Amino acid sequence: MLSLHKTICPLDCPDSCGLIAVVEDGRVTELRGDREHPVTRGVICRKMRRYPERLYGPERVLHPQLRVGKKGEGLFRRISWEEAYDVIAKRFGEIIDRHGSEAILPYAYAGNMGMANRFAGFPFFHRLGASRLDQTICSAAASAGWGLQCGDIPGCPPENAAQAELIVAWGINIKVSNCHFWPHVAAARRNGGRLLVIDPYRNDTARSADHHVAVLPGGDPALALGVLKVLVDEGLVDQDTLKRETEGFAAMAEVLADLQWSQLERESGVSRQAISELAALLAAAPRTFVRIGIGLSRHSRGGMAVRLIAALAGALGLFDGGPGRGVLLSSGAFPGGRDRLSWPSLAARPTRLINMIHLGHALTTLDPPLKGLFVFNANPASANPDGSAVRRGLCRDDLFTVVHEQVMSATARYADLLLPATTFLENLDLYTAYGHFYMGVARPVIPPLGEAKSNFQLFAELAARMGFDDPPFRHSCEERIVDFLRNLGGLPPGIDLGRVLAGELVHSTRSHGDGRVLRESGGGGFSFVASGGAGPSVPCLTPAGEAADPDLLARYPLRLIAPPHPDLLNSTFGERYAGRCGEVFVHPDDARRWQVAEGEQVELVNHRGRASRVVRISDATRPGVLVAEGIYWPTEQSPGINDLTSQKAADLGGGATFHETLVAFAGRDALAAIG
Ligand SMILES: Nc1nc2c(c(=O)[nH]1)N[C@H]1C(S)=C(S)[C@@H](COP(=O)(O)OP(=O)(O)OC[C@H]3O[C@@H](n4cnc5c(=O)[nH]c(N)nc54)[C@H](O)[C@@H]3O)O[C@H]1N2
Ligand SMILES: Nc1nc2c(c(=O)[nH]1)N[C@H]1C(S)=C(S)[C@@H](COP(=O)(O)OP(=O)(O)OC[C@H]3O[C@@H](n4cnc5c(=O)[nH]c(N)nc54)[C@H](O)[C@@H]3O)O[C@H]1N2
Ligand code: SF4
Ligand SMILES: [Mo]
Repeated sequence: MLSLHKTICPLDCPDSCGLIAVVEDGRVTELRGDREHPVTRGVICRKMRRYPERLYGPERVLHPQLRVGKKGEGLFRRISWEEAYDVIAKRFGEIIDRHGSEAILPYAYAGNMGMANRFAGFPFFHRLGASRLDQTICSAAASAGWGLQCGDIPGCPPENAAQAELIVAWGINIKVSNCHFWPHVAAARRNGGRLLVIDPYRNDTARSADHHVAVLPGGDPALALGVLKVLVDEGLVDQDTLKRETEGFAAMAEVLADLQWSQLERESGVSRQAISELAALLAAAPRTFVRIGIGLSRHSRGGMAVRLIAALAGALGLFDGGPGRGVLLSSGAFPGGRDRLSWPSLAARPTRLINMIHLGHALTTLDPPLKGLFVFNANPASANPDGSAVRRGLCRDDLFTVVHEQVMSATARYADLLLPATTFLENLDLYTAYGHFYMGVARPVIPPLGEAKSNFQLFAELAARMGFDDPPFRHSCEERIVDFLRNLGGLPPGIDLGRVLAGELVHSTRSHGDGRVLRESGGGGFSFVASGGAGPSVPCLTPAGEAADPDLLARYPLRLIAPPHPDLLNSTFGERYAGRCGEVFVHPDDARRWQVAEGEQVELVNHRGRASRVVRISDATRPGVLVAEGIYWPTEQSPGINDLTSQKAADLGGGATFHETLVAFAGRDALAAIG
């Protein structure tokens, strides 16, 4: 018996594709793109086409298990769900009695983007009085930067880019991490449009672009300021119009007037000449669409980078819409409603807030200490910065760790109690998107495998076991979704929720067909002056982070960025490349200086740790900048790339600084590298 089922990709990817699952005799045998989905249009990435291998793969966790080996060894014995709930209730009870409820921390991110399941644990932990998790690891700095300059303006719909004469991919690898934006690039180019990529290395997207500006990692604030300075100094923007139609332009112009070109060139890594050419290109293309990535925000001044790109777009009038004009960071298509998923009102009092990128610190040095950790929807042992600190924490004998997982991830191996999670094919959920303006509900395609339970079911049952009976704990998953929808912005008035639950796609009302975007709270034009928030009110050049530390630079003179790999989704799908440590792109000049050879396995090292990679000598990167794509699973030689990255927070929102790491090649003479 063969049947076809519509569903939606749950992965942390801006595209939220519509999928067709082919089921034969009760097994999912194929996943394809849904031709009727207006964004997916029948095409999906190669990662997801192979998802059935993961669904039925040997790494899949199918039963509750208790640890029998050492932490990290991954040895467990099977138990029942009843026993598992008893263990949690007993251990959490003991921790709360001895240390208080704040000694427990939930740790979760977006392994599953389904709204009901992604947030399913939080009502439980609020009610328990646990420490709260600040979910910063991905987009916090970028969102905070956008929020400071743009308030609640959503991004411009991506479809508008198809009419652009210039598309700017700024710190985003469209072909890898937002591949359904590419058809708009292709459409624009058919009409003579051009693609400009601003990225430290010639990534897959830059290879197919018309122009590539190889900015230094963290150099975007200086680059954007330089472009703004040229636009103003050379009269390429009309200052009278800006003074009339925007707010605070005079203050912005003062900042620009004070800037020195030598500093802008040094900090951006781009010559004055190239900055002027970039300004001329933008000024000559009224139909410009700027697609801002999150990658450029993973730096000490990542929030400022987004603020300044927004300011540049504001100066070019791109927020006013019109064919081919726009700015898109995150769609923001359906705002609000989160409290109806995580229920902070269930907390008796505000508990301490722990920034998730500081998990290493939190597990090793926090006082009063954490004694219980509950991980779901996340793989911090691989994906968190400063991996050795995270592992040191996870190894603590006095830490009780529960991990709810689909596969035997690096984190799962450290669990005291390991619980099996369903995949999106086995549970109900609602999926919005951060790269487009549609959302939809997907029903289970097959029953749960083994004894797997969805996040929603797990926490509903655990709440019942702990005697919590507040109204949210009595919701079915469908009721949680309906309650969320009733409190969500961007929905068409009079929408029929029954049809949404039956799978009808919904397009947000927060955009006009012409690309104009709406401020939810009304208000005038773009404001260069930020209201409230941390940092200077007018965007400007703020200090760089690790990359500007002279002491560290002397010891670790190479800058490492660690962006996504096309075949991995963060650490997800790593099981396919077991034993592989990934590659590092090294510029030919650096290969000569450090005497590393093509294909050689090297160890990168810094004051936090070590990671192995295979050398690829390539002029796709600039001298002094190394690029290591992908979070591969740990190998015998190397626990992973994040042993090198830092727990330091970005300038805004507490975001992560994954692309701001200084390293050297282990065992090579650093002195030989000087000069
Ligand atoms: N295949 C694949 N797709 C993915 C993911 C994946 O792991 N694999 N991850 C998903 C997730 S969780 C997210 S958040 C998104 C992220 O997707 P993006 O928003 O695209 O962000 P990143 O991929 O981190 O980085 C994008 C680009 O920014 C560049 N970059 C790094 N530092 C700088 C800088 O200082 N300035 C500039 N201009 N560019 C810089 C990197 O080299 C990279 O090419 O992708 C999602 N999609
Ligand atoms: N070096 C470096 N590190 C990075 C980044 C980078 O660019 N470079 N990017 C960062 C970014 S943007 C992000 S978003 C983070 C992502 O970090 P994580 O959210 O930790 O992402 P993944 O590594 O994909 O791990 C998600 C895990 O959730 C599990 N999972 C999926 N669905 C479910 C479910 O329904 N229930 C449960 N219980 N589990 C489920 C998956 O099996 C997977 O192991 O990584 C960050 N780490
Ligand atoms: S990972 Fe992204 S591109 Fe691939 S199927 Fe999922 S949503 Fe589509
Ligand atoms: Mo992310």
